[in-house]
Amino acid sequence: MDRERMKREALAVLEGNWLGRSTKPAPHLYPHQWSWDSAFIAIGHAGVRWDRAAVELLTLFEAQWTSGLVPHIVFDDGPYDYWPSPDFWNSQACAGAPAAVATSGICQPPIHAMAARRVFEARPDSEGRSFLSSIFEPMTAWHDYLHRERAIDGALVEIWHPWESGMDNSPAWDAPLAALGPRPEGSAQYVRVDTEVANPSDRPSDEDYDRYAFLLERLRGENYAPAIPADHPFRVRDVLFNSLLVAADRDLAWIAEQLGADGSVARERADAVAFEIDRVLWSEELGMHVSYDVVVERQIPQPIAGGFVALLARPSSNLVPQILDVLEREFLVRAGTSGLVLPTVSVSDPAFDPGRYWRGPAWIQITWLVAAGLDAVGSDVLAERLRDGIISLISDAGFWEYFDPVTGEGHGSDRFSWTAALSLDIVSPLRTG
Ligand code: 2M8
Repeated sequence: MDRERMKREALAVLEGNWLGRSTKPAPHLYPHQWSWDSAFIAIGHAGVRWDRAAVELLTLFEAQWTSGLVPHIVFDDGPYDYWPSPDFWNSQACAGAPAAVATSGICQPPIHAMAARRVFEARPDSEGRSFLSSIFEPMTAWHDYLHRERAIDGALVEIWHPWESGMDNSPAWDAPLAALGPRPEGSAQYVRVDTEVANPSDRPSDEDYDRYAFLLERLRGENYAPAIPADHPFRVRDVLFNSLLVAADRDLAWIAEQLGADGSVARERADAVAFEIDRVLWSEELGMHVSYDVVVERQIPQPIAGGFVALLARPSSNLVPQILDVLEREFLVRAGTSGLVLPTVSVSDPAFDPGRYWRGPAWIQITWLVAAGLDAVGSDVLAERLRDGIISLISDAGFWEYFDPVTGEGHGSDRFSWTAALSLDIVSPLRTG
């Protein structure tokens, strides 16, 4: 597909998923606004439909809780063909949740300051500046929330639900989830909707969904702010989440400075988290960063593509050659003539499943982040080959949610927003590296 056609089709996908003030990730499977999806969508729209990019982020932050939490789902008024539905989350019973909209009560990876910076860079005029001033305080409150409520011992922040990782069904969460007790007898019945909309073999198992429900109900019972976080049964210092926080804190500092404010707190926080990523999450044995299970006080020795997002935090330079070696030797698969595809789990790993959500397929947004990380450490040729791989997958199969990394076949939902948005970012002239 030539680049002009890709741009036209990507814009049509985003138009089709437009909800009026934000964009749903997919036509049927995800009918509301999702937090990190919106950030990727804003990045893609920045160079081509600027107003949409700005409104996307502002709408998300209108649903921010008084604690600073940016919820991972902001529910649309439309028919609720999604589970867990707003009444299951019951956000409106929580003090500090927005009154005007129903939301979830957990969060997703904090890529938003990176998106806000990109949106401003696409229009560095008075309108861009006014956008940046409107988002600056809420963005600061979001980062304050993470550093205050989620950094329990030390600088690294914790996730309390696999959905907070954005890589929900990753094999990295198998052991921490298996250690949970059973969902209590008499818990509310629920009916999954996802397996009616997507192929069940592409989606998590019922057993996994029960664990997701169990954790959600635990958190809901404490208004999503556990009084004693150390008692919560799922506590993970995720490498992708923390690495994005480093990159986003650096961008928050940059935003502050553009507005004549002080960026030093954000910069210091970024340095502290980056230091801890190398100290706590580096696995010498695997030659890459992994996540850490706080409950059992151990690294999770499961190599996943999210580990390479540590490149965005700019790891210590002596680690970079090992990371690149593992990435090239154990993960990357050829696509098209010059492109490379990044599976979420190495094809030679026993956990690899080519079509099941987060257990093997290639995801466009993870690939895009790793490419940005490669740019950050000066491996721009490899970064470009990953971006070529993205274009090749989409050209051959369409704007799917995820792709079999070997055959290139599309899985999950078609007409997927971040796939379209990030292809726009790649083919748009705004890209300056
Ligand atoms: C997926 O997650 C949702 C729950 O948040 C789901 O499966 O219902 C994940 O891929 C997540 O990263 C993504 O933000 C969301 C919407 O695209 O879908």
